[in-house]
Amino acid sequence: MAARSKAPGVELLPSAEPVRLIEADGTAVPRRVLPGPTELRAAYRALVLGRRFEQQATALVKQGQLAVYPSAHGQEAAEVGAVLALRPTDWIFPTYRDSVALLTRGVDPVEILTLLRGEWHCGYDPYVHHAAPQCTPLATQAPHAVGLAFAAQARHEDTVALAFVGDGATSEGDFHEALNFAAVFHLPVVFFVQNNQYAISVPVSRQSVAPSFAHKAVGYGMPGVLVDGNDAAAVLSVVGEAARRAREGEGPTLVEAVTYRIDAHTNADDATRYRPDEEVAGWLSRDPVARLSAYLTNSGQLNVDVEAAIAAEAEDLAADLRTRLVAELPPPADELFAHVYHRPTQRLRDQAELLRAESEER
Ligand SMILES: Cc1ncc(C[n+]2csc(CCOP(=O)(O)OP(=O)(O)O)c2C)c(N)n1
Repeated sequence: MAARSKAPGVELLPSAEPVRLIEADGTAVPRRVLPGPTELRAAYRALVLGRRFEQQATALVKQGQLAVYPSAHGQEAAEVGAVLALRPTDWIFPTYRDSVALLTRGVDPVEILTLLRGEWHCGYDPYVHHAAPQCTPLATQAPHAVGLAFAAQARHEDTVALAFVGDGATSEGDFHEALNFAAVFHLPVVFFVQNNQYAISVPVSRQSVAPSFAHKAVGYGMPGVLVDGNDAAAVLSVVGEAARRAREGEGPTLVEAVTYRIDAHTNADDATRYRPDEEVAGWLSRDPVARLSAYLTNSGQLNVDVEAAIAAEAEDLAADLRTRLVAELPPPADELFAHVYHRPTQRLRDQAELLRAESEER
């Protein structure tokens, strides 16, 4: 028997280095095709708005207006690139870390933060934005995305579902089940792992000994792609290709965006206890916003006037968020029990009564 030239599945493996179209200093990588100027300018605008939104949300935590805010500072290019690579009718399945993705989708900033203000509902209408509620239990959004894709396939719709997953979440059973089901049934899903190097204090070296998270794809029989998650152009391109495959019936793709969480996990976390300052500084020099700004400016696609207009828009967004988040009254607490069952159970009625009595005591 003739020896095989390649082991089966090799074509599914990611490249050794993450796909990059723009270097950290803003120069384009030779011989790579970049997305067009309109797409890149839209990405730049979304990056600037996303960063300003995050700064404002973090400030609102310090002012006691929000219980917690899991910042994605440093990861914005991954979230922006992934969302802009999709059609507005494609569904996204975000986690608690993916507020910038929701903002890029067009969700009202106040609605994004409603949940973190301590209210019981997700804040926005998932059907309006084609965005599922932000999941806090790790990886549960992955089977949800697969379920939606299964339904889309059954209805002969060309909808794509993209599940945002953290590096830590890849160790959950739900992640495995979702990938396997999507691959076996050839579903239109993009699994988008944002490898921000830590699951709270657990570094990736203690999460997996696979060469990369993208390498895991081969075990399921789907392609794995490694991309520089701080390069919005590269993420746009890679997720765009994965979405095209999904839409054309070629099945799921696992994309790993290599990035870094600059802020602590949340305000309840002291990141200095598990990572050195030099490491953070190294990643700050690969900043996604500065990188795209440098490329667009140097190639004559962004001038100071456009940059100033986008900066002003970001300030308006932050001011509007501050005013409205504080002004809007939370819904009555007993609404929490209203939509659970058509006919509430006795246990729910007891809980509602307990809450009402406690609220009156306060
Ligand atoms: C099923 C489950 N187990 C544990 C937790 C507690 N927990 C919350 S965030 C987190 C770390 C998640 O890390 P990663 O998936 O890398 O996402 P990141 O926070 O870095 O975006 C853990 C263990 C949880 N939310 N859900």
